[in-house]
Amino acid sequence: MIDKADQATLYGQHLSEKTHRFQAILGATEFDEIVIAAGDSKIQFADDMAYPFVANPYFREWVPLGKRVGSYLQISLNSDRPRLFLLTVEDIWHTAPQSLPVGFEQGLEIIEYASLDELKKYLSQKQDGTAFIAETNSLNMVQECWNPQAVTDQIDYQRRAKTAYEQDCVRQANRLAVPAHRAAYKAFMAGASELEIAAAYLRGCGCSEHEMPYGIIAGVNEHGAVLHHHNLDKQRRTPRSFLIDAGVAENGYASDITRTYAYDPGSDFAALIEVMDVMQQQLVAGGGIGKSPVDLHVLSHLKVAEVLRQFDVLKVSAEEAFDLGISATFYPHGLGHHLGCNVHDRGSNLANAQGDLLPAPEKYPKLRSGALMVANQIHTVEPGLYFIPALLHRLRQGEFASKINWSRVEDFLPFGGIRIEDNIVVHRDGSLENLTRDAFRDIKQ
Ligand SMILES: [Mn+2]
Repeated sequence: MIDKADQATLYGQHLSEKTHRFQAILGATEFDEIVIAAGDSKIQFADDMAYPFVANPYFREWVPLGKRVGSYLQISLNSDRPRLFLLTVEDIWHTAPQSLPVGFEQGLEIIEYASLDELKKYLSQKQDGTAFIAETNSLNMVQECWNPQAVTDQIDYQRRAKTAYEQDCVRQANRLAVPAHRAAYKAFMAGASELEIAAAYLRGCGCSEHEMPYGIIAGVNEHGAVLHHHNLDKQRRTPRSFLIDAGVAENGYASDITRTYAYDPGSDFAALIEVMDVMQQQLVAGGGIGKSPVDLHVLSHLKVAEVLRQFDVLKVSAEEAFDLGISATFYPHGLGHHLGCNVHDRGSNLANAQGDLLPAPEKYPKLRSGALMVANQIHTVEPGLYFIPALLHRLRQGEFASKINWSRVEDFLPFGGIRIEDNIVVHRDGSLENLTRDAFRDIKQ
């Protein structure tokens, strides 16, 4: 496993690569600097409590200080060393603010500031010289300079290709998540409630709930069919099946991992998971530079129809069910998404750096990841197969009801559903690195 010193070296390379990319962005505009605000803490209405703070992904892409309120980063045309402004004021109420990992400060010029007036002296004095990326216009920029789309589109576009540092962060995020996934599985097998399983997960990765890159999805039995089951049950149930979708953040970069388990290894549901697992790996192998995520999505629907046929849920052929769109009842989401410091990384439907959007695929208009795969990108691959009562009800009321073997549907309903999700790096040499399977394999040894 890579140590922190090596990670600091990678971070230095990341900073210089990002600086060059952002200077190229500036070169295509009239701006001479980009300033990114981490954000400020938000107080709840009619209360004196702050919401948990997380710096936005534009900032996290540069600096692993997700918890440090009031930080700013400045990238200029005329300097190869980005400036990091850290708010430093006396505060007796809170613990000392988060600091950079050792060695990470080397490529940055770090400036402590106490007031925004002080900070503004360092900014471009040119009218309209600063492109300011921030949730709130804390620096009172003119409207055209605050989140200019010509800049944010270019940032989102360049982000597709991950630096070695970013890949390493997601790799570590996978390694940190796997012991937590194992702990959650053990808790499920011991009959724990969903909330107890989530607690086992957090203990397994040594994180707090607020440090999760997204809310833990832990569905026991029928709850496996709720795509984003966050409202975790406190009741213990007789275990049949378990779907867990949870990651870990490393330096602000996420892993996004889903596994599904059957309590009884001899059950039809266990066999269904096994077939889905093989199918998921076939879909992973279909990725690569220049490959279309839309084509893979279409293929995944055909494969889900084949699985439904194999398990006698369909009375018609897989091809007919696919053509009629019946697979969407059992698999109502996309095959995957870009992964980075956004769990659903931005830019997946951009045709170019100018911000033109790719047309939505005709058959799957909601699909957002249309852009062809590029070198050094990180994708999730997460086919699913669910028994969702509301969608099944609609199918049963519709013209294709006779094409379904409803007694088989009844057999599977108590098990909820299946999703299997891995994180894949598309390497420049054409190879695919499965960060998730590698991490699961390493922990078994
Ligand atoms: Mn995902």
